[in-house]
Amino acid sequence: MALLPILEFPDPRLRTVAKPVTQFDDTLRQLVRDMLETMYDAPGIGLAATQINVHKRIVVIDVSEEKNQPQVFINPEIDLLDESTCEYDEGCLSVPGFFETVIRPAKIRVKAFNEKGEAFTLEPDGLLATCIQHELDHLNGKLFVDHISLFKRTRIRSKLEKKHKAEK
Ligand code: GNR
Ligand code: NI
Repeated sequence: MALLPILEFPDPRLRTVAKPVTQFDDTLRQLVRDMLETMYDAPGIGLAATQINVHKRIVVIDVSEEKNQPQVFINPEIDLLDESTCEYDEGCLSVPGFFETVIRPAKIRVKAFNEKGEAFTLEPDGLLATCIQHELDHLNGKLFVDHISLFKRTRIRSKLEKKHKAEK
């Protein structure tokens, strides 16, 4: 098992669009295990491969209270089921220390594959629906700060740049 370092905004590598997974093999399953370990250690409720500088369409999520219900989404696709929206105060392991309200579609259908290559479909709501959309954004090179005002995004960027300079 291995903990993987997490890229932080405004690292340009977070803007990479991830490629579909084509091989459901032991290498993939080891990567999924390492991503889950990294997510639980952080701690976070989700992690996209983009955040650990692996540009493949892999997401892990656990929104359970007890942190014992890992979910794996490979090559996820989302359909919007209606026009309804929901608001969450979102955070991100790649934007540490900042939380902002993001409005997203509330009712979605997710199609994905698990680490064995089996297809499944979900109609999540609440935090899981928000989290899956947040993670799919990562795979497309987007961050939750792209959904807030330029003013707020600029302020967050400069604070994180200062933090990164202080860490060097
Ligand atoms: O840990 C996380 N919490 C969170 C809270 C509200 C909306 C989305 C998230 S995802 C985040 C982990 C993360 O950065 N995933 O990419
Ligand atoms: Ni995130």
